[in-house]
Amino acid sequence: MTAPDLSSRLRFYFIVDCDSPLGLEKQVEIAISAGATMVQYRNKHFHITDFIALTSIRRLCRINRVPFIVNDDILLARAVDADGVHLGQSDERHAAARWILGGYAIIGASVSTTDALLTTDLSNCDYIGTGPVFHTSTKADADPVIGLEGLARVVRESSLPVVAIGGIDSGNAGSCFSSGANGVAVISTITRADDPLEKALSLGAVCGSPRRDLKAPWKDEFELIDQILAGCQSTLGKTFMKIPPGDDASLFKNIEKPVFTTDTQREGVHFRSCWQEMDEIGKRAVEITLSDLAASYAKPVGLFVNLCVPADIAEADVVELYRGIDSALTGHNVELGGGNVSVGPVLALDLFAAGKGNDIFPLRSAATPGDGLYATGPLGLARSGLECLAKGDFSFPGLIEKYKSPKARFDAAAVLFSHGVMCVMDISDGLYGDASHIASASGASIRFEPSNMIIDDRLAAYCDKYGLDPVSQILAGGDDYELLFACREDVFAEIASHLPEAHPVGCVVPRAGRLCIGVPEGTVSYRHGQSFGPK
Ligand code: 3NM
Repeated sequence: MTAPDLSSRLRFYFIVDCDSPLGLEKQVEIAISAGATMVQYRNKHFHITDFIALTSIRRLCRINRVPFIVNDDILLARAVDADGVHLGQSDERHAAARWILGGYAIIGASVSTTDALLTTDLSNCDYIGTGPVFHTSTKADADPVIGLEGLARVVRESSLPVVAIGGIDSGNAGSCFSSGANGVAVISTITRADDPLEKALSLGAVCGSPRRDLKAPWKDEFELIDQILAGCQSTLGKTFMKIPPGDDASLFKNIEKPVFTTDTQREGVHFRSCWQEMDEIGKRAVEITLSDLAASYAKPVGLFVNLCVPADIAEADVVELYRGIDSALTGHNVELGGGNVSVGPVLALDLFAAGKGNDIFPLRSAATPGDGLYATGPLGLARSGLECLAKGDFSFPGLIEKYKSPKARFDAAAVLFSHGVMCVMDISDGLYGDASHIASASGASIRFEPSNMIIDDRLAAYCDKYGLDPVSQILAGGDDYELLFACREDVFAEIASHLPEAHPVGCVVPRAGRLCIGVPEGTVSYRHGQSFGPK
């Protein structure tokens, strides 16, 4: 299952009603259980004492992984750590919201006519709300009714997804979808109904949004650990550990040439949980950590996970995260050696892996002038996939898959080992940055010839669409987790017959000023502190 894109998140857009006798928490519980895909806090008379109720529905949404939007108040959205804000037509405020809430915030704007659409700069917006489509008594100062024809006109002219609003219920929502709306936003059909749940469920059915059980947050560390371990029985240390997890530490059986590595995956820095399912995050974290062992020719045997969980995450989601960890470990025949759980501001995993070293321990410092520099597979794909997720462009599934599901290349490492390759590393930060590490450690330079760079067809198509330079994507883009290696050309010729996707990316030359030669001006690889939006 993939995380939904913005258009599908808009499908059933519930806006809270602060004047309804039904409390806010009850409203949101009903809406989410009936399948609401987005929730908006709208309070035209906000008083600071309302912040407590606001926080509690924000939490409810986060636990259930439903995006939470604040109406009209950018700073309030920031204060409650909302996923976005819904504003009027002021370009200035859209720009301020983007700056204050960050590159990944969802910014909506109310635009109800094609004239307004033409005169409003929507470059900072992700969707528009259009209405009132039907008569409404919920908004006192509503504009004139635009009807289904007005809605269809706006849909035709808009390059952004459109949410219809105003007087919508389960009886007329279908006509809004037929007029091209991506979603319907509703208040009173739920909040003023005699039976709000029944009304919400009928609307959910029209939106094609399934009913769901509300998720409960994790509460107790020990209970959570029990749940986690119950799902990981098959990988709990048995073969490689004398004492498996359960005591203060695990006792390993003798590991020859022990090799250890560690890695971190942090929400907002390395991944975004709204872009991926929890099991994918777990799997990805394991593959990335084990990739370091693949690059060291080590056979992985044990993994430890230090998990930091926010208070507003569901127990079921943590268990699903571990399902992903468990399945990746099973795939590599690696055992879970133990771990730790603590509460913290964002979901984060610190992983430690142990492996058995081999007869060669490859080094970054082992490249020699005259060697070629090679990669085991296509590069630049994962970064482009990440960009697709950020753009909400799902038309390049191969790229997105490369970002979401990297594979530790033990298969390729075995081939390199059997050919005696001494210089190997995995590409996590981008070819430019990682080749620089090899050049620096080996006292050499790497010469790239961008015009000879092999460009994957999927990358070429993506770059074509967005006017990007594929070579820059390759040089700058990390997260592919292919192996980068240096060896003589004749050795590579033999390797290539076993690894059809392996290809040359540059060559090792005597140190000549810069570490990398032939790199277009301005190329940078991933560096912490430079990415992931302004927030
Ligand atoms: N905005 P109900 S109509 C908040 O036309 C709001 O921009 C509108 O409430 C607009 O679902 C509206 O109860 C009220 O009609 C929607």
